[in-house]
Amino acid sequence: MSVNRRITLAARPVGFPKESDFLLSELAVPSAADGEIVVRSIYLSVDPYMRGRISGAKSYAAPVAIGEVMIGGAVGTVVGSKNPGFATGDIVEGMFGWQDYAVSNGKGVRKIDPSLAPLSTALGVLGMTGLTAYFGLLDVCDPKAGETVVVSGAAGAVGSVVGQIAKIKGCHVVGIAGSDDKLQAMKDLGFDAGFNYKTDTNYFAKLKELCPKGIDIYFDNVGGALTDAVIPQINLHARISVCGQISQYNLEKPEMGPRWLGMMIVARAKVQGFLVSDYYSRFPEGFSQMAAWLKEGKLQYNEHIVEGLENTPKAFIGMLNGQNTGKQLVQVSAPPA
Ligand code: NAP
Ligand code: FER
Repeated sequence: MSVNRRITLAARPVGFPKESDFLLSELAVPSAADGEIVVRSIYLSVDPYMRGRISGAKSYAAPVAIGEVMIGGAVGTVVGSKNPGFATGDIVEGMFGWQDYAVSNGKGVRKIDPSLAPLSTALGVLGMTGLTAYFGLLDVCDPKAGETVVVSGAAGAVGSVVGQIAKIKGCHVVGIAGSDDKLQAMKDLGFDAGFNYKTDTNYFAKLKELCPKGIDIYFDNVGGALTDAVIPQINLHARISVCGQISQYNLEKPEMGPRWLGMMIVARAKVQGFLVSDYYSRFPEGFSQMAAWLKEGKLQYNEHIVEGLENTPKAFIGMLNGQNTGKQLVQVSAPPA
């Protein structure tokens, strides 16, 4: 391939993103200057946080500018190197963006051992979303055997791993997701119970039925009305990990909800928001524990892989709509044989 296909941000979405908010264009394949590498991507990650980066609203990271290549994690092969830390042929993971080829100075780039697991896992269970589950559950919530854990967004990349780690820790795990197929996938991963929030719409009653001993831990990926139904059912010393609020990301006006901080006093509960990147110094611990659980068969993963760089906006929008069971990825070139 002699051109670099790239997807840039064409417009800041209003409400739900549209394919026309993105633009596919071509440039020459870049070359490496001193200290740099050129990476040809194999898999791109599409993630909910990208909705925040294409919005103009204040957040924890700067937005993507109009006309700039969309940011995002990817796994690929080093095809040119003038950086002594990397050799041609190395498999690497980094923030290479929505494009076929990226130039990097090597900062924040991780070498992947291709013998460990399929390369795609470096973006999922052995990547950012896996570590989000690991630290967001274990560090923020400190789960104990016998406790009841509720996970929202439970069939997705983060949620599906949260539920499995909670099972490893001996908890009773209840997952919430948006289809019956996703409920089946959760069951296959060892969750104890779950419900489809799109068809079982009395969330409070359903949680009461599935969590007869109340809720000790809530891992929140979605927010909104599901979270409002969880809060009144938390136990004394409950822990709530605020990982994501995807139900709110595409709203044009903030949604109003109950004033539930009083419940935190009643339960002497802890509510903590976190970013996976806060745990950077502990990533080696997370990667090695997750890889060990994978190898021991204690952890499984699902992926939803769309083909073709040109389909990345569609894959992103599809993920926001819940098309994915497990980690949503885009394959843009063939993995090495
Ligand atoms: P994911 O769960 O694999 O994919 C997103 C899922 O969200 C969709 O499949 C869909 O599943 C669900 N969803 C979409 N709209 C919804 C709505 N209105 N109500 C309920 N569910 C809805 O994505 P992920 O990468 O694992 O991320 C999950 C959450 O974690 C996101 O909120 C993300 O922002 C957050 N996150 C946070 C950090 C951090 O450091 N704090 C890091 C990574 C991810 P359904 O079919 O079930 O609706
Ligand atoms: C990161 C911190 C947080 C990151 C992603 C997130 C790509 C995701 C946050 C969210 O989904 O809310 O460093 O790296």
